[in-house]
Amino acid sequence: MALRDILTVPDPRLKLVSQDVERVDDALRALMDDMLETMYAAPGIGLAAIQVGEPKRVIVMDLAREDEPPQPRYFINPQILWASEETAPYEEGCLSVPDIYDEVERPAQVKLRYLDYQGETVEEDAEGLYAVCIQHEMDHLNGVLFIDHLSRLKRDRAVAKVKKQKAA
Ligand code: K1U
Ligand code: ZN
Repeated sequence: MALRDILTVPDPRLKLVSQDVERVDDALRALMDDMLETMYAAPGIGLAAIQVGEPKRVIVMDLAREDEPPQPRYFINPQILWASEETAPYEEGCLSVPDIYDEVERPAQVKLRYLDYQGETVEEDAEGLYAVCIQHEMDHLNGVLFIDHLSRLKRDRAVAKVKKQKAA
């Protein structure tokens, strides 16, 4: 396993639309293992493959609390089959927009279909932080960042702040 560098704004690769995975094989599992290690080290609760420069429709996540054993989750080619009309706000962050947090409103519940670590199809309902995180990560697969849900002023300020931090 290896730690990968996490891309930060304004890296243009974060705007790419990621491509479906054709085969779940050992090379893909090695990428997911690297992503999980990178996410734990950051630390974060989710990571999309494009954040480490791989434009593949792959996400890793772990929503376990610090007093719980790790619960790694892997999502390959995830799809949202249904989203609730009801929405909920959540103060989001992003490892690609470090040290910026702001409220985003998203559907409160979603129904998902994806392939797991072994390539098996899974269908699942998500709510709470799970629903927030999977929608945030699936946005990454489509080249969308959480700051794209904010006003242009807030987005521009966020990018300027990250650029300044990187230059320092
Ligand atoms: O960059 C990412 O996509 C990961 C991001 C996921 C996320 C967080 C909050 C709402 C939606 C999606 C993060 O993990 S940011 C860091 C973070 O939330 C966190 C870090 C350490 C402990 C607990 C949370
Ligand atoms: Zn993110």
